[in-house]
Amino acid sequence: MSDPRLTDLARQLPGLKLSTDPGDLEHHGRDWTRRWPPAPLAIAYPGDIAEVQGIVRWANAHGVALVPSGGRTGLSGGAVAAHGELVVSLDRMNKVLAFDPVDRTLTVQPGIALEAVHNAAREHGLVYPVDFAARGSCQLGGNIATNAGGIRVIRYGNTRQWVAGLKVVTGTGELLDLNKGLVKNASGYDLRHLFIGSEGTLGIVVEATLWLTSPPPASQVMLLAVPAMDALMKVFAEARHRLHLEAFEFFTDRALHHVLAHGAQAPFAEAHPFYVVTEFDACDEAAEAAALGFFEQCMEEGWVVDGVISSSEAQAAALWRLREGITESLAKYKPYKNDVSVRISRVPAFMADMQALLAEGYPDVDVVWFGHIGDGNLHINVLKPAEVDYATFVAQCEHVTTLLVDTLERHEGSISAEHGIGLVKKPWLGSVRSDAEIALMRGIKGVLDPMGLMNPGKLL
Ligand code: S2G
Ligand code: ZN
Repeated sequence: MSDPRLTDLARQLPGLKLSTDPGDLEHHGRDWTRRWPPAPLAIAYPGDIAEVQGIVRWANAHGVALVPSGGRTGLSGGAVAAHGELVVSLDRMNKVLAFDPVDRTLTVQPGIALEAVHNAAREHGLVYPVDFAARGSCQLGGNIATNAGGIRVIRYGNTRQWVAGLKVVTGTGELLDLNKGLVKNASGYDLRHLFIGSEGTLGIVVEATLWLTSPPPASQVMLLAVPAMDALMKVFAEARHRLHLEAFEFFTDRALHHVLAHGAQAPFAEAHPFYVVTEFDACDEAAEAAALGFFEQCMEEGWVVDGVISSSEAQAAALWRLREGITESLAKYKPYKNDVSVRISRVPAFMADMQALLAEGYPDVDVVWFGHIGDGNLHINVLKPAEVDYATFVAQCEHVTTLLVDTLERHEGSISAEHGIGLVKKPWLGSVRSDAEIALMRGIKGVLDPMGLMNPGKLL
């Protein structure tokens, strides 16, 4: 530890695990974005809340910026440490602390993986219903800091709905114990909701009490081949009308092409423009009959041209893999990614506008669309054409972003549905938030993090 500031930190917190190992700096200094080379001062691995508070107080004394770090599965650069910040990794604070059968709450430390929370809930015959593909590596602290959504928002909402209590260490090192698991608490501003979705810019999540819920009844999964976006929206309307939906996801033929190239089994004899994966209650004969009726209606109307309904958990999982395997199948191309939302009613018009703009501007670029139709949340990945050099591709992507921002403004959408603003989307925050709102956010940050040490440069 040559840096005297780190020597002082180690002296103040003798039990604190600290690393300046280059491998650790590289590994903990970034998330899934690749644009900013990681360059943290060091990685701190606090083991408890007192050590987190000590680190924040030390940072205030030395003016060192802090980057809270969880599973680092973010896609907007929110966990990137590229300017000598101290990374505060919550990896060691990864335990289940308590379960209450009456409140049906699980109290966990922030470094616990989402999948471990799912397993702990299941041990008590309950479920924690926020779920998405990165479940094995993302951590609850990060899920809370980004108000993570995923594939079951259509029934269960975002992370925000499930946080019964939250302990955070603010930018001054103060520990706040918010809401304490109360269902009702009409005692002024609900401060926990300031921190949920704040991307580590207001404080560090050090403990969360989560509501759990009863497991859903038996379900089925349907994969549907759909000829056009307008038809897809009719399928969605019919599904909402006839089925008790748990998820309703879509993806395009290009998405399926890459998932199959990555090893999945082709579900149909030929390719189709769009696909839907939907999961719904199938707890009894009536529900299963309703599902068949729904499928037949969609076929008769021509909204669907082919389909398969799962008849086992294994088959349901295989159908889900066609959707959840998209990100992984594209990772090797280091694609341009964006995550946007419009009102559900605007999805077809937004998609039609964007597809026309991209076909006109970049006819030979491989564009992959997929996402959560029920949330109006669309994910776009653009793959670099082999013959195009990376610098040109980056310029093309900047242009794609301006096309997206302009089209979103026309359709009153948001430049970020669930991935946050981080570093990637900062230039476009003003396209979706007013100057007054941004000024207020800066004011709130000024109160909770007066030295501006918490994840500086992210979001604001
Ligand atoms: C999802 C991943 C988005 C992406 O729903 O799978 O949030 O571009 C995403 O990989
Ligand atoms: Zn998503």
